[in-house]
Amino acid sequence: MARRCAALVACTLFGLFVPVSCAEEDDNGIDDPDGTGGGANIPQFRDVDGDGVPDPLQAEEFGGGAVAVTDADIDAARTGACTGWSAEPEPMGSSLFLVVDASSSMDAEAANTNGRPKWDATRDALIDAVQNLPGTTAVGLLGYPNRVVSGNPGGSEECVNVAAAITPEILDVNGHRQRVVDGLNAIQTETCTPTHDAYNVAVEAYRNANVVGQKYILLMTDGTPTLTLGCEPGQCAAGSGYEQPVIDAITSANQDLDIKTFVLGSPGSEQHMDTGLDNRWWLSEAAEFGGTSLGNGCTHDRVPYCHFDLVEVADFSTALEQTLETIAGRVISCDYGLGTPPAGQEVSSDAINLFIWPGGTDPIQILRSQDPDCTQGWYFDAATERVRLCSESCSLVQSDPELRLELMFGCASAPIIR
Ligand SMILES: [Ca+2]
Repeated sequence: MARRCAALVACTLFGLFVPVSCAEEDDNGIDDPDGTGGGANIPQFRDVDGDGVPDPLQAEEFGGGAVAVTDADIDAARTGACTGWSAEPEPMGSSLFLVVDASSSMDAEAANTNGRPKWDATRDALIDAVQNLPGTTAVGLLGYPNRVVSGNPGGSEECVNVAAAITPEILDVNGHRQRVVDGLNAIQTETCTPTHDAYNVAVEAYRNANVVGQKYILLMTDGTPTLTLGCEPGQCAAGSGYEQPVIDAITSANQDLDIKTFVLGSPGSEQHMDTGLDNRWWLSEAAEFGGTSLGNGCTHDRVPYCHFDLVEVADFSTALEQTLETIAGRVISCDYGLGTPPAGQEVSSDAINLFIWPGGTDPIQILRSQDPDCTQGWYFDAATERVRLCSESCSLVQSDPELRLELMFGCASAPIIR
């Protein structure tokens, strides 16, 4: 089992760079082409309209940010007089804030948790994911409520253990990785689901964090918020209309602060234990407005939803591990370090070119932008010495699980022509 996990991690973390199939055989030897145990909407090839037929990435989709090239063009560039060397880029740290529902409903078992409480399975999978993230990733953590809710409306501290929030820091610095693992182990399940306050605490912690690169939040919940912002009304209950303000907060974080939010719905999100309400519509909307919709023909009113929906997966723990690996792959995939040049060579920041090989079609050259807030092409951040894909180009690259990249050094960067 350990070996299988290791193979899965490699498959996902490096899947962007090596065109491997992520199909797995399950323990019965039955082919499981989407690698999820069935149910979750996690694409293994680029399929924009969700019809099961691949839609290879085209240069035109990048607007002016890329041009189509051929393998012959790339061979010529590789042997050109100015070319020094090429390398697969090193994925660099973005940051990921884990906002994790540890309400008492997470103590329940689900049909697909093999007799374990949902919380135990969730905590163990998160620890596994944190252990496997690259050391350059910054990670923050907030379990909620993780305290006995005071019953008093007021600040977020009345219903969220704000003091236990871990501000995002680089995992490999100052023992931060262990701090996050210890923080996960210390989370206690308690009554109430103050989703809005918890989300806002994470956004506020991000404002104060010293991190570079794209910021992400992962909201993991089994569904219904039972308090509204300000820990209102004090007594927890599955109220109606508590969801839209959370969607609005997630939308605002994406639009105003460029914090993207992944949403993961645990078993139970299809039917609240008291109200029977299906929560998946709002989790799906939250993923869309949070900038992380799974696409693939998803909808907000039925399967497949646009968030990571783990309700119908055969085995919750396995699907959660795989989903966290998928998220890790997306978190790390748009900032790249330059690597170490060969002996005697050095990087000139004016002489970097980026090529991609999408699944099932010809290579594409991504063009350089001079705008740090660019949406198309790539940008060189001199302060961090990183190549960063601009926002829309990043989303396109992330839409193709089979894609690999290569940086070529020595020839003048090909710019975006406007
Ligand atoms: Ca298709």
